[in-house]
Amino acid sequence: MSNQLVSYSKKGAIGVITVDNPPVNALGVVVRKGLMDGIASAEKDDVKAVVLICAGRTFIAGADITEFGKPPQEPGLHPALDSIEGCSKPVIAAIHGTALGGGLEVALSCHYRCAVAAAKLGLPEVKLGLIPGAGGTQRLPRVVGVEQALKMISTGEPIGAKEARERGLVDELVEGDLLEGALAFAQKIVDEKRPLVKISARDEKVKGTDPKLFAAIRSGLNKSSRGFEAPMHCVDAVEAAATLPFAEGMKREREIFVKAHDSVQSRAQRHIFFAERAANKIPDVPSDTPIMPIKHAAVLGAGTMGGGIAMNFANAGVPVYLLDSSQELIDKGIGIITKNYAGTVAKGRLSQEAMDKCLSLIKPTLSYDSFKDVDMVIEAVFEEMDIKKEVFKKLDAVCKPTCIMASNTSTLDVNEIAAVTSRPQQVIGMHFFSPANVMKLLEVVRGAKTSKEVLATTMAVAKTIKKVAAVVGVCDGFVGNRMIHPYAREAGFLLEEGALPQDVDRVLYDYGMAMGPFAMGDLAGLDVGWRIRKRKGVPAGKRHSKVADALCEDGRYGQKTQKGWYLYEQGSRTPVPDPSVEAIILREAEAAGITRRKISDEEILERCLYALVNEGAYILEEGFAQRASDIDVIYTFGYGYPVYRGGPMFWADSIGLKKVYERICEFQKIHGDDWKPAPLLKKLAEEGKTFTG
Ligand code: T1G
Repeated sequence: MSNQLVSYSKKGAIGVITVDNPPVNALGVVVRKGLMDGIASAEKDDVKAVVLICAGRTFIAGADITEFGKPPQEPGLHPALDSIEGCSKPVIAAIHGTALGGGLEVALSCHYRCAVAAAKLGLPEVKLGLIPGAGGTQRLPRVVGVEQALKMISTGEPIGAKEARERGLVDELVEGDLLEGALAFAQKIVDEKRPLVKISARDEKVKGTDPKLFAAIRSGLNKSSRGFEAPMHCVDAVEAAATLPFAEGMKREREIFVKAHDSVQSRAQRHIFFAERAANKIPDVPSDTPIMPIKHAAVLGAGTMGGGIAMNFANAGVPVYLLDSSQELIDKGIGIITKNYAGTVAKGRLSQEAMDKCLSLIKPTLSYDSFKDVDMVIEAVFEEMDIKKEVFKKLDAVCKPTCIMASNTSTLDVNEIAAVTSRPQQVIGMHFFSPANVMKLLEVVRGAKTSKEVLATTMAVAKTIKKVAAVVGVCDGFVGNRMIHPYAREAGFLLEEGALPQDVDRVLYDYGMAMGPFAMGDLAGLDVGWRIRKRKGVPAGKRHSKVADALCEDGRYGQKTQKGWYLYEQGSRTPVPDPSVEAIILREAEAAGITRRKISDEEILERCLYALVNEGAYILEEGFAQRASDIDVIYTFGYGYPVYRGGPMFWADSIGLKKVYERICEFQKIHGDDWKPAPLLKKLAEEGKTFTG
């Protein structure tokens, strides 16, 4: 038997089922059928055992997520797994790469599992708003115990093969060629007449589980997974493994899986999964565009951002120069980097040896001459155009012709920077988010003259340094910061009209934002925006709330001054509402002739989030973002937007664009043209369409 994705062959007395469904051997319907046919062939064939192995870079990495939301195709995964576990001959899973989700569930229905040491095994369904839906919640606890299973399933984090061996999830570690090792292990099982181990029949690790375990993990998840539904579903399913016979537990798992699968949260999280990958695709840059090797990088500016950016390269094993204008600044920068690494070592998330290796890759320097052979340099100096132009002139004079020269600017015009160089095609923006060594998002700012090779190489570098990249165009604030402006504008206006900072922050925090706009302003520093407003001035005829300016004039810059929108006890980051801020709000509202009123939570949410959505629609129609899902990637990876809402554009679709559009029209009537609906939003609403398809 063979179909085009699964083949059966015979090696001596051992049958071999090989799955070959690039790129990740996902369990699509053809693979599921092929597995069942393979088992049937092995049953009929004169073989003593069966090895189930995958071609390509990984064992099965899960169900085929592209099938979700569509009518199910038979055979489902359950019949396929039942045929494996029901085989009269031992079936041995041979694992390399990542056995994830349905892939690990296939391995769990096998009688034995072997793996190469570098393999990883996990059930990441929770990251898609799901639970394992093919017995993972019932079989994994029967192998590794309830507590460990709860941890793996509710976090979705995989474990390595060595740990899996220690926990009994893997029976044999294979060195050298996996197929050879698996065949030898299978023969050993036959020779030793080992039993057919059916995990579904093993209860010793689930019987007598203390019910308090589930209450404890639920309590922990209320904090660590605030707003997410799937982690709790995972606990419910594993609890069924500990309290019900296997067959009933499987039924309970099925009920919970269907509920999770049909939820808006899961649709949102699956949307972000594919959106993150789609963001790598640039329509006019072919996927075979040559990628220039980045063997040596450099960062200009050893401040907080520059140091964090340098750490990204060191963490990826790429040597990186770090330059600043004085030894004192360099020493300070290296000190911050060392402290950051030491903090990670102290938390047990990095070994001292790895820290030392990373530090050795960061090479402080005071001279631009150090840059003459680097392949990429990222400027992270003060956010002033004249300073950046001076820096790029020097880089242009020193760096080799193929060197990519990137600016970490968060709003300045990358084309204007490129224009001072002799090679604008080598210039690009790489907008990191603070802290640069932690935040996943990277806005890749494509200049008008940025070459396709430079763009493709920069996207590849983003993957190398483990960033989630989205290409943005050159406009004020690019995409993320441009959208945050109307969001913050409306939050400020709501204060004059009747709300208080703690009201607005509560509503948006409860919606799922990592923090509300005022707590976020206090964290970032209110003086940053204040200086920009003072430099740019306020556009004539535009409504402007003076409250934020009044706070800064009063020296209230936020956490760094222990007072901003809120008070902060010495050394504390906990915002405490401040009556003197309320007094400033009342004063400014009166001065602006505004009669304050009770403002509903719903209006707070709509005023802030619809402003975000409307600006996103303008950005799309002006071409500064490639697609709506890129905007969702930017907000979920860079602005603390809840992934279980799918990002602002997906969320607007889930509300219904007609409703969003009509509400924005109402706001325009009340609050003026700040609320002029984007033509794209109007068009999609009238045509009954969506942003994200
Ligand atoms: N289904 C369909 N396509 C998938 C896929 C999947 N499970 N996983 C990856 N792809 C596509 C991906 O969209 C991309 O496509 C290409 O493969 C390479 O992926 C019943 C219900 C395995 C660690 O959640 O974590 O099983 O962009 O860029 O960086 O209980 O892919 O090239 O067109 O990510 O090397 C559970 C999801 C599913 C694992 C590899 N499994 N995948 O990372 O490559 S639900 C998962 C990953 C389930 C059962 C339940 C990663 C990876 P394109 P990539 P990578």
